Amino acid sequence: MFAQSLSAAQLKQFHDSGYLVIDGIVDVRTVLHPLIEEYDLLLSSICDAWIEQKLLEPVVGQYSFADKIRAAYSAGLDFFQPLDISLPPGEIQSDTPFHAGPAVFNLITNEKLLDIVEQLIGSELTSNPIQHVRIKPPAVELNDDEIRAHITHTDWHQDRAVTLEEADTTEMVTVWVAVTDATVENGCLQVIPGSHREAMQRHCPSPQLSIPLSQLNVDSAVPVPVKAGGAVLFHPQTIHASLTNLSDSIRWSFDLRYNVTGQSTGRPMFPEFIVRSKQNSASVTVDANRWRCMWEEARDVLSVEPPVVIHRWPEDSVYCA
Ligand SMILES: O=C(O)CCC(=O)C(=O)O
Ligand SMILES: [Fe+2]
Repeated sequence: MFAQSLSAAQLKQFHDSGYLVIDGIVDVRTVLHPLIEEYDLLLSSICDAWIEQKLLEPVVGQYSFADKIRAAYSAGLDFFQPLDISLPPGEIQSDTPFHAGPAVFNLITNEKLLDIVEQLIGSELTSNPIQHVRIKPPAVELNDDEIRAHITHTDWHQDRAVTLEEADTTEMVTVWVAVTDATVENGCLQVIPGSHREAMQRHCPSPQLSIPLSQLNVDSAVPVPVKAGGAVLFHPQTIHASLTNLSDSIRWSFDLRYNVTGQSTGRPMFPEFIVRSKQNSASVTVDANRWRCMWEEARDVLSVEPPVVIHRWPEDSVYCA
């Protein structure tokens, strides 16, 4: 029935442990390579503009993708937001950069990924706008005060905590796709098996949105390495983090989320779209340009509205002291 079927053992693993690793789900030739090529062109044009403005050395124009990322970071330039597949929280301008390119749309709407997600939460599927690219330079090259979870290691959290409360009962799955091999050395994910069966934990907003270590027992945590083209799927309450990138190259992933259509995405100010529907196949968005326009329209609206708030956790809670 599905091009990509989950075995009974895989379904049991997801339901019992709250996560599942699937190797080789994303086709390297038709999905991963076009994605890498799209990002290569995008980063080259961003670097060319920085070179033109004398913010980067001209030689960077000849560098590899990974070397451009490292050069941009060491020059103090923000490569993250122009490459990210979402708008940021906080203030949004009419020209805040983001990337909603066709190869990313192709990944989000990949039939094999959707087959897997359908077997977990059913056939009425919406692409949740909480989604990011993470391209992490080697930790030794990061500034001592770097705290951004898209650049350095990610602290312990549940994805439920990065939604607004209105999505607390939404059936949702996170799909974390490895673009480079994710290893223990270069900062793969780690999860606490079975933690999805516990309640939502209290989170603190800074330095990263995370569960205070005093509330957590990480003794049973396991690392989740996965090769490029593979994916880690997890439940919105599974407690997870990522390790530090101790390698000498970048660690690159996309994290996507899907929820049952009609349930809150938890980030209502950003655009969702239907990726699969048995009940109403005409409701599925199939046009990558339409998807990009949805984000541009949201940006226009948000640029004249108060800063975007994406979670419910106050800074001054006693448990955050
Ligand atoms: O890749 C990472 O560092 C963390 C990703 C994450 O927390 C997620 O995908 O939900
Ligand atoms: Fe997460």
